[in-house]
Amino acid sequence: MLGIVSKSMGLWYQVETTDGQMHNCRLKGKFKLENKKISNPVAVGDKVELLKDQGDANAMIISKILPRENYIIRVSPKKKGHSHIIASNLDQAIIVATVGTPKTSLGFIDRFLVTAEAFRIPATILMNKIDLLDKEELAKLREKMTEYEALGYQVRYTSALIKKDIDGLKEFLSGKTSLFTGHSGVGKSTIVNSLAPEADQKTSEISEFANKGVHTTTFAERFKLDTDTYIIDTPGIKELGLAEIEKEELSHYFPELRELMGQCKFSNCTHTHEPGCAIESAYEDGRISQSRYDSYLSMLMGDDNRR
Ligand SMILES: Nc1nc2c(ncn2[C@@H]2O[C@H](COP(=O)(O)OP(=O)(O)O)[C@@H](O)[C@H]2O)c(=O)[nH]1
Ligand SMILES: [Mg+2]
Ligand SMILES: [Zn+2]
Repeated sequence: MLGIVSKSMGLWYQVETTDGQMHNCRLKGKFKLENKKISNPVAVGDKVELLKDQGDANAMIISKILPRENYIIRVSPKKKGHSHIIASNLDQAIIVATVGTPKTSLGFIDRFLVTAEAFRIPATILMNKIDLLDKEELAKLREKMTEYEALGYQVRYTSALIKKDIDGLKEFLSGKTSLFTGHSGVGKSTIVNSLAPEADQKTSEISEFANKGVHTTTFAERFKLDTDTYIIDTPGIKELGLAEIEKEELSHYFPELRELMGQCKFSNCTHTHEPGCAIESAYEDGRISQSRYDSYLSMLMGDDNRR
């Protein structure tokens, strides 16, 4: 039987088979050893083959993982030197962000966009909780975001609370499998609930003092919105450590750098100090923004886990 992993719960996995049924599944032991650098052998979104579990009539065994079309991976927050596959087989990835409650930094957004570029997954920025912004704040936000639109990223503005653009979002997601990621507390679960009420995701109050979301979703989970429409909600991500991206290739994942890097004097230019650097001169005359260039430098220096 073929299925897709919809939830991973440590040693157990929930798998939706092609007939729409959900099954509790375990892994055949040997998978654990295949790639020692990856902390989770099976990820949400994986296409898998199932066999009956001889010892347990209520469970099945994942006997094979089909090749992944793509995946999003990050440095494992728990296991040093390991990576963690957030989800696989995605049509698009959406970063849910908020201006102040909690604050999502541009550095965090940029790191997400770089990850999506590296794995060739179309990325969208979704600014949620716009009900909390006054006119001026919203105008300022839109102004900043035009920079991202100019780079080719779609930016959407929602309020899950007052149901602003939730219908538009539903349409945008239709027929696709979309990853929702972003800090804890930005409203991912609330959005999932308003799109798919039966998902009944736990949402959390934000601690007003700490201004940091409390972890409520522990594992990534895939929800069906419609035939062929799925959302994968991820636990709040505090930091997005880049995994599997070499420093030399980093500039390829910034569209505005990618466009100019061929014009640098040196082919191995790091765009930090070299003479004849096309990117530095574009930065100096304002064609590349301060915040994007800062993000590039911060990722290049490897202090990218701290914001
Ligand atoms: N004002 C406002 N609050 C929201 C909005 N969306 C979610 N929230 C609240 O933000 C808190 C965190 O939401 P939750 O969905 O748990 O965030 P998650 O950690 O990203 O899944 C909850 O108290 C929600 O009610 C919104 O659009 N506007
Ligand atoms: Mg949540
Ligand atoms: Zn350069």
